[in-house]
Amino acid sequence: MDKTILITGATAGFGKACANIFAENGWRLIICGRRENRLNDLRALFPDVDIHVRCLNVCDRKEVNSMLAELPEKYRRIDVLLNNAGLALGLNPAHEADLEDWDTMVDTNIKSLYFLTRAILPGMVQRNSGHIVNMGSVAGTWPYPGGNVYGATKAFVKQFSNNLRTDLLGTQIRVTNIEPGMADTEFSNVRFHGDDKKAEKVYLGTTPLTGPDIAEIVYWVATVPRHVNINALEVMPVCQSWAPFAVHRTTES
Ligand code: NDP
Ligand code: 8X3
Repeated sequence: MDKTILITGATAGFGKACANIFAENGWRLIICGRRENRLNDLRALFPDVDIHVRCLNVCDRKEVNSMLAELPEKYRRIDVLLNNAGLALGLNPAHEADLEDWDTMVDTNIKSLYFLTRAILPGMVQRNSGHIVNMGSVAGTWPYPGGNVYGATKAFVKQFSNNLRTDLLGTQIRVTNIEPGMADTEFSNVRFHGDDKKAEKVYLGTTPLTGPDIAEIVYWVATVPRHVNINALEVMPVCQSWAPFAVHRTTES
């Protein structure tokens, strides 16, 4: 296997599970995240696989640029960019939400994603080969109370992915938006600012998606025949569905 994948947010959840499955299949990996010890632990699990570890904050453009500029020669041809790093912060209604949280979500889920994409795409276009896989969410399509800016960032990811496809028509480059529903990762612990009890309740009595569920899907979209582009893939656990339209009534009769 002579293929390289760059995975952002490989220290936990989907990114970590994706790193595992691609490593198990012999891909060369570039793994990023802020928790370096976790990246090193992951690399140690695969002593026979080429894994380049880079501790970085994806929101810091200088760090991202240095990471790309300093890639060892054999990691320079990136075949798949998995824009996975992301987060939700808070579940308050818009009029009570924390503006700092909104900024962080925009910086991480939107700006870092387009920055990495813009930096890596020219090489892909030059080689006429590559695949951008973005981690969207059902929240990018379906509104829910408290989803406000988080859902809006994922709507950006959805439309950006579709628009990339139109820009890249005529090339062999693929673009995919993965849109998962409820998955038990560190997502809710982060959303509730470390309130693990509150996070646990999100999954109570359910069988949510897991990191490995999503990793299998990402691996599949990255390995379908070259002429096939999975544009978008929405996936929920069986226990999740939609609600009826909510109607506020001022009277009962
Ligand atoms: P986790 O919290 O388990 O993992 C998030 C990953 O993103 C971590 O590796 C974290 O690394 C990384 N990350 C966050 N901010 C930064 C940053 N500034 N710089 C570098 N890395 C960062 O959550 P998930 O695995 O669930 O989330 C992964 C993606 O999937 C996100 O984009 C999320 O929105 C999306 N998603 C999640 C769903 C869910 O229900 N879990 C459903 C739909 C989509 P570190 O903290 O070490 O930097
Ligand atoms: C994560 C899924 O429903 O919590 O994107 O927004 S949800």
